[in-house]
Amino acid sequence: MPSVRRVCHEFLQRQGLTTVFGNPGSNELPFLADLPGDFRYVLGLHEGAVLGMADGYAQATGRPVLVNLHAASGSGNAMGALTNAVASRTPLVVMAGQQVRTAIGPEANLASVDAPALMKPLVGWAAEPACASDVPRALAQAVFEARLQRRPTYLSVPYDDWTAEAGDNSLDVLDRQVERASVPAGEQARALAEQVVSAERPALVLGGDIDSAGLFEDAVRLAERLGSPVWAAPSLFRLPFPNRHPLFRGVLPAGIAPVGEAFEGHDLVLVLGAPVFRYHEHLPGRYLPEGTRLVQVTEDASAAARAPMGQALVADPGAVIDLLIKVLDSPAQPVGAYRPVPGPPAAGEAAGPGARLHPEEVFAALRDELPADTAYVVESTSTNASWWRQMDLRRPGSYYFPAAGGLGFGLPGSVGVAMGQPGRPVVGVIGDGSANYGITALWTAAQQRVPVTIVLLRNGTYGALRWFGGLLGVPDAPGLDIPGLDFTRIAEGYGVPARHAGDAGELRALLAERPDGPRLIQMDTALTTPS
Ligand code: TZD
Ligand code: CA
Repeated sequence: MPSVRRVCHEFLQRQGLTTVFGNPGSNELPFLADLPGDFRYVLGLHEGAVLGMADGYAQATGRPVLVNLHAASGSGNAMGALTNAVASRTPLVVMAGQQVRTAIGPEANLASVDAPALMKPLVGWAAEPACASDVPRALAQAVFEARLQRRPTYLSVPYDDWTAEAGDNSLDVLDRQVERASVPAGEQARALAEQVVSAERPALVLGGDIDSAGLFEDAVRLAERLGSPVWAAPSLFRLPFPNRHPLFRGVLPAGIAPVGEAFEGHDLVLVLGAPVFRYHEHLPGRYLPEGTRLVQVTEDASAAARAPMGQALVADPGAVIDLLIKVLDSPAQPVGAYRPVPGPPAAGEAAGPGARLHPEEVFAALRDELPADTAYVVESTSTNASWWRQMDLRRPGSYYFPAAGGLGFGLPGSVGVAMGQPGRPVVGVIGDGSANYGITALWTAAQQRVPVTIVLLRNGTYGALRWFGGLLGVPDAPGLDIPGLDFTRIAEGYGVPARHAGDAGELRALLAERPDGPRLIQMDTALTTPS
């Protein structure tokens, strides 16, 4: 009779969850005993970084990933990072160790009191199995729920369960497959097609799910058939469309009034793969102009149900794109050339050594010096407008951003994306504030020799918060400056080679090098505003 541990290891192997991101404690050690040779345990030194790396890895591979955390304390440390994984719809399977069963009630040290409740508001499903022999089935459910809901799940396992006998019935779980198909048919398909075909001035809004689902190029085909303008949904975390395509109008501003204004003159707004909408700044107004209808297509039933306006169809956006392309049988309209990149960006504020670079100079250097298929993980908040002005991103999977705005995804996320897509150049574009929330991922990158470049923009302040201070009428908030940080020394301490680039020429020369391990390039940048 196999042990619970043996059955679970084999289930994870069969489902392809053999790369495990974790930070273990005593409760977790029994799960890690006798780990088969094809497992890879990627150690992170803080759970926020562990989760961020796993998030990047899962997004880059498109597959569920196992995260191994220590009891309540480790789970708590990961919770901020989990908010991003929820918003990006990343299928993470978070497993935490629990005290032995008899020690949970009396609250022995390291007992996690009501472990599922700890994570419940964030995860799509959380459980602690009622008995040891239910652990393999519960682990399978954690994996399948994560995949079906595209939301992290949480499983707490008492550590004396791992050596218990699993029981013959538990083996049935080993070859289960659970899949989803959500193709609209019949009246629903007909009505949707009719609405789109009869629209005189349709507009497309694409969400991050389009890129996560591998629909970047299908979205281009649909837009070119429709000949309609395309926006990316507000609070964007993945780029769903080439940003210099002639039909692209940019990322919608994250406020009610400006979104409503952007749709002025359109009779139909078709939203694919996004919530309606993830507003941020409180800019009240009408959701939609008079006479504008909105139709949302998403696989996320909760996002459909909670939207405050419009019609919604819970379906696979890919299936809907196929359906619409078939119905729109006229050939694609010529759309003209991609928008050219701007001329040379504004030079640094002052010349000479120690001058600050304008962020646009940094981004122009990335654009010119790095391969066209480079994937960027961006966590630099005051430089958003500069970023979109300079970049030219035409490939799927080119852009990742913390989906819930929780800092600490960028640096670990870039390590995870690079591990998930070996062979593709990966660059983290990270602010001097943001870097600190996930800084320990540098150590993992060094130990695993992950070929990732961290471009560190040091403006000495929480730039975006300075801008927000103006917006909210708070010009004098304390705690916004962060002087005295030298990330070249911090990186070297974690084992990552680092250089300071004093000007754009030095930066370009460094970017032209192609090291096979991690590196950090720091530069001093001028303060800009996000929009
Ligand atoms: N803590 C966490 C976990 N997430 C946050 N979003 C914040 C705090 C608040 N915050 C922002 O929303 S932006 C920002 C903070 C602290 C400043 C980030 O500084 P940076 O980038 O140096 O990375 P900029 O370009 O200087 O804004
Ligand atoms: Ca900063």
